Amino acid sequence: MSRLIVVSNRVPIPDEKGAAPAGGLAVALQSALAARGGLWLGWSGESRADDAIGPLKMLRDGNIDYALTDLTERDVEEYYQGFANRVLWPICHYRLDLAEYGRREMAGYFRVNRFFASRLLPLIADDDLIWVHDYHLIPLAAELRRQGVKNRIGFFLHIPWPAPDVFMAMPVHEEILSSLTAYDVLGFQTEHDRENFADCLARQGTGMRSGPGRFSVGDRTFTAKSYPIGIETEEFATLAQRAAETSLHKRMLQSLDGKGLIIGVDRLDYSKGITQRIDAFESFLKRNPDSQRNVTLLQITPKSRSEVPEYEAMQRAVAEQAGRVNGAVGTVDWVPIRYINRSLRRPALAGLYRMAKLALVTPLRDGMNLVAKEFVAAQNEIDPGVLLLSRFAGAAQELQEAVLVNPYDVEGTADAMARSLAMPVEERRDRWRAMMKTLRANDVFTWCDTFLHDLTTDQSERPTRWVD
Ligand code: GDG
Repeated sequence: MSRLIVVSNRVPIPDEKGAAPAGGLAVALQSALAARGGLWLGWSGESRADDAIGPLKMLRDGNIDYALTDLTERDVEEYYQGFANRVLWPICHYRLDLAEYGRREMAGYFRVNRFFASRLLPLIADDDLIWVHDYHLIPLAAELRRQGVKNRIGFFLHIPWPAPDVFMAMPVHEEILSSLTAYDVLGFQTEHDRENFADCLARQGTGMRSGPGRFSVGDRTFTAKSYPIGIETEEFATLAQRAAETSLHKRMLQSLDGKGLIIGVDRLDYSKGITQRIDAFESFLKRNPDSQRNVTLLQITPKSRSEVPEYEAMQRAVAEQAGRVNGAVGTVDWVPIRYINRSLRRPALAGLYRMAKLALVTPLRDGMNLVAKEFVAAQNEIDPGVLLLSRFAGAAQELQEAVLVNPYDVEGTADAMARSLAMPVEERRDRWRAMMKTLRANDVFTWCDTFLHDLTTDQSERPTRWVD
């Protein structure tokens, strides 16, 4: 079996005790790497002065080598905070209004991808499989090809691929699109994303479709398919069951004092629709006075990307909004929203999902959304909670039995909350069983195996017709 090389912006390195950070993606990739023997390369998270970038830091854990590179302060500003998080992220989440395109950042993005390629190059053996992850590293394969790399290289995009009109508003969209053609397999979260990508190729007028999921551009032929990412379904279900025994779980139950728990868990990000959700929750409380004092929304929102101004502003806005709703609707002995602005441990999170009667997963746009899947896996089959899910999350394509909402429709979402909380147990069980079946059939290990199977198999065939 060929060795697997995974490349991503950040690497989940094991700590001193050898424990890797928990989380489905890290676990799945680590198990694929361990099975074959493998290498994971990425940014160390450290930034240094231009002349202080040392050699790669190499770590080994069992069968896996980790290669970490520092970046310069300028690299981090232009590539990571700049083009990746202030152009690609907003564009792919349909927020043209937030995209701040600049030539310096764009040049930095391509320069850092060239730098990643130069760091990886000496480590590549002839039959290695290379799997690149996410929007930070789109041009990596093109850079490697330029250096003569002939290996099979795959790419998985964790975030949405936008509609052509949105994508083409980005000044360098031609370069971004054509650099993707250097891969052998392109993976998207949903069919919708893959179709948007195919439409972009067609609009650019350079692509040929050569069969289901096969495309040709110039002299390159590649596969572009959807591979919806999953979670470690069984493991997460077990984690949630066990959490019921912990002291945190018992304390939480006690503090709820019989009130129904509603839960929201999101990285603090404008794509997650947190402010619209709080508006919908306030509207629900006002339209259903009987529910007041009977429910509590626990919103867990770890900080992210605080160095990007939009994120810093949002941090203040959400805290103020939660405070305003609590002030307006709360009483001396009832706080409607418990807002936590930091990360909890994974077992604690699993237990809270299981305790909740309702999860609000209402992103305005999301590649997949793993919280939706984790919530379902964590439920108790006798008395499962309800998943209220945005139509604009990739997860909605698979989890059709969730209560699907349009998060821009605040009153519609408020009504859906009321319906969900009143849902009879038989209906909750039916919906949960159907969703759980989907999550078992496509867990993160299947996702990983399916992608790697396609990357390993040469699917070349002659193109037969133009994309139109
Ligand atoms: C990107 C795409 C796609 C959250 N709070 C805590 C915590 N979390 C964990 C969740 C979940 C993960 O973080 C978040 O994953 P999501 O999928 O919801 O969202 P993104 O971070 O935006 O991920 C997304 C994903 O990539 C994978 O392809 O689904 O669409 O945007 O696992 O549980 N974990 C802990 N404490 C917290 O407070 N331990």
